[in-house]
Amino acid sequence: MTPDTHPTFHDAYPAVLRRVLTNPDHEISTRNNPAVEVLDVSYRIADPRQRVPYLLKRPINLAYNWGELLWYMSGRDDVDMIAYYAPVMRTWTPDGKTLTGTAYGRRLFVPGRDGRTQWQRVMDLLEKDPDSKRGVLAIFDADELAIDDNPDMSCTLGAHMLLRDGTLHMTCYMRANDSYLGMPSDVFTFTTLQELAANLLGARLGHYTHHVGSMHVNSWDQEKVRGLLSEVDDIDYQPPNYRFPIMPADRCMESIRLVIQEEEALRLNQVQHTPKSVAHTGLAWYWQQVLLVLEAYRQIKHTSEPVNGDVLDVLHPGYRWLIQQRWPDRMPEEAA
Ligand code: 5HM
Repeated sequence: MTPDTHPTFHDAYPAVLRRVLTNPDHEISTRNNPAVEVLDVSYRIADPRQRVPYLLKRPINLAYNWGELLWYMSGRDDVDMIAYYAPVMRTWTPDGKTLTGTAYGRRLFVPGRDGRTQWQRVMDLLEKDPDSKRGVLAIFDADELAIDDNPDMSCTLGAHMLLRDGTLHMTCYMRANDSYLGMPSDVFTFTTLQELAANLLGARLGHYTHHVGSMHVNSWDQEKVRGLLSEVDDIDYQPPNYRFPIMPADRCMESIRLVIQEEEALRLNQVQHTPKSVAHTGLAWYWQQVLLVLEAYRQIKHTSEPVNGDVLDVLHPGYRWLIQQRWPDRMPEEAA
């Protein structure tokens, strides 16, 4: 049986939250974490590029999403980089320096004994044998359960790429997903990797399927989830009609390597970008937009000034909307 299909993640997100909050299978409490839970939740997103929910009650942190993707793609496991985007992640590190389970990039983007990363192996396999059923990116590691009271165990078991008739589909398998907080970033990451893989393989972007063993809402988030559902249930509710930009197919990996360098300089407050300076990088508009999101975030983190209006003006309208909703008190007068 195939899972329910939603056109976009903007549609899937409240549907999942409603099911978990209003009709849970279980009330659980594990590791001091009470939650309501539904077992074995699966859904499909027809257009995985539409990976962002546009909700006033839950404006996602787009800088975090891009930062996390770059953290993964650099193969890093340091808490410093990711905590710049989400300070709470410092509470998950066992040694104060690294993350073990959450650092998916260690598993996916660090070369193994054949000198290739898992990612590269799957790309090579699908180039050679497009119908293969073996295109698995494995994340969960059995040894994670050998660590007593492990504060950070991978929630994602792995992702599976299936290239069929020139279209690349992806399925992500998670043992557990915090449907309010974690799921938007997990879906963002895996659908972006799917789009990247489709580009590298010269394939069309297919559908994305999300399978979760324990889909839950933590008890401290339940009020916020009720608020979010009341937003979409409001008869006057008009969803913003933004279309997420399309990743250009050429020079993807070269562009990402440059974006990774620029991200570091911005995070460490060593450079300041403007619409003009990002254009001078030679990057395509799509990647310039990522740098401008990270520049806006640099201003939010490293200054106390409103975000520069010139940067906001040239942002993709959906990106601008997310930044305006997330940090309303950091907007210049005319944009607030
Ligand atoms: O006790 P447990 O290890 O399952 O707690 C981890 C919590 O982080 C769970 O609520 C899990 O669903 C959430 N999580 C998530 O939703 C964690 C990660 C990090 O791997 C993730 N998504 N990517």
